[in-house]
Amino acid sequence: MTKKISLTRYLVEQQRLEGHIPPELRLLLEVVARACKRISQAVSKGALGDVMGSAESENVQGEMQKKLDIIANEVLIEANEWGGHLAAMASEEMEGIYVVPNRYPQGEYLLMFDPLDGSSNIDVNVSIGTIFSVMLKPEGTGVSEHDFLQPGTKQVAAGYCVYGPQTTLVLTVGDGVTVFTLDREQGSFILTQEDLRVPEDTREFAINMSNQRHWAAPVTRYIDECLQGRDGPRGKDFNMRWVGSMVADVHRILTRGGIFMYPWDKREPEKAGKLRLLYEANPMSWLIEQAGGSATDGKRRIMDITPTKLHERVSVFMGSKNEVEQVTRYHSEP
Ligand code: FDP
Repeated sequence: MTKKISLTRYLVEQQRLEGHIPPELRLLLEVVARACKRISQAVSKGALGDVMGSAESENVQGEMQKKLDIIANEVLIEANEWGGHLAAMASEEMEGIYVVPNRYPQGEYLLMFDPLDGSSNIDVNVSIGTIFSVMLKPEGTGVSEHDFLQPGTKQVAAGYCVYGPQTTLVLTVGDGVTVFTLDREQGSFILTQEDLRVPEDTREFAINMSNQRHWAAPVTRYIDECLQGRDGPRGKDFNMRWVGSMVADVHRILTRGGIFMYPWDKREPEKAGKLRLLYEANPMSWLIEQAGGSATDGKRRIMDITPTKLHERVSVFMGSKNEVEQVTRYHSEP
C-alpha cells in the first residue's frame, strides 16, 4: 500500500528543506487548511444546515451576500486571528482590513482571501471555493491598508480549496503546485498530486458568452477566431466550459489546460474588470504560472500590477501559455 502523505507532513518536510518555508508560514497554512475543512463541512450540509440563501445584506462591492459568504468569512477570521502568525487580514467581504486584536500576538504575515468564491452557485449545488494569498508585512511598526498594496510577485504562498464532488486544496509556496484531497473519514488533506502542469496549448476556453456584445475588440476577435474552428485562422475546433465559479474553472484549467477569461467590458467601463486583484487574480495567477501557464490583464502580467486600493478589480486572461499569449498579443495590435 502506498504511504499517504498528509498536508501537515508535507509542510513539515517543506520547512526542513533549507530556506524553503519558515515555521510560522507552515503553521499559518495549516490553520487556513483547517478553516477550509470547516467551510467544506458547512457547504456539504446544504439545506440541512442554516447555510443556504441570501443573508439580506450587501458587501463592500454592493453585491448581495449569501449566508455562506458570511459564515466562511467568520470561520477564516476566527481560525486565523489568534495563532500569532498574522498582522492583519483582508477579505473580499470586508470593507477595510482586519487587524489582529491586541489580545493576541501579532505576526509578520498578511492574509488575503475570497472566503466563498462563486457565491451564485451555492444554492444550486455547483462547485464553489475559498481562494487565499499570503504576503509578508513590509518592515515597520503597525499595520495599515497600504501594507496590502504589494504586487502579486510578493506572494509567499497562495492557494484555493474547491468544494465540489471532492474537497481539494491546491497550494503553491513558489516551488510548483501541489494538490491535496480531503479524506473525509480521516478529516485530513492527503497529497494526491505534485508538480501540476498546465499544457501550453489548449482547445478549450472559458468565458461568459452572454457578455459578448460588451467586449472590447481584441476579445471579440479572439473568440470569433476560436468559434470558426478548423476552417478559421486557428485551424482547430474549440470547446467551451463555463462553471461560473472562478475556483472551479481555474481548477479545471490547472488539471487539463484551457484559458479562463473575465475581461473588462462596456457594461461598467470605469471598472477594470469584475474580478479582484488581491483575492482572486493574484493567487490564481501565481498558481497558473507555477504550473507553467501564464496570466495577464490583456496588456501586463497580472502579478506585476501594483494595486492602488484594497478591492481593486482587474481584467483577467489566464491558463495555457500559448492561448494567453495570443489574446494578449491581440490587445497590442491596432
Ligand atoms: P460570483 O459572482 O458567483 O461570486 O468572483 C466572482 C465570480 O463568481 C467568479 O467566481 C466567477 O468566475 C464570476 O464571478 C462569474 O461571473 P458571471 O456571473 O458574470 O458569469
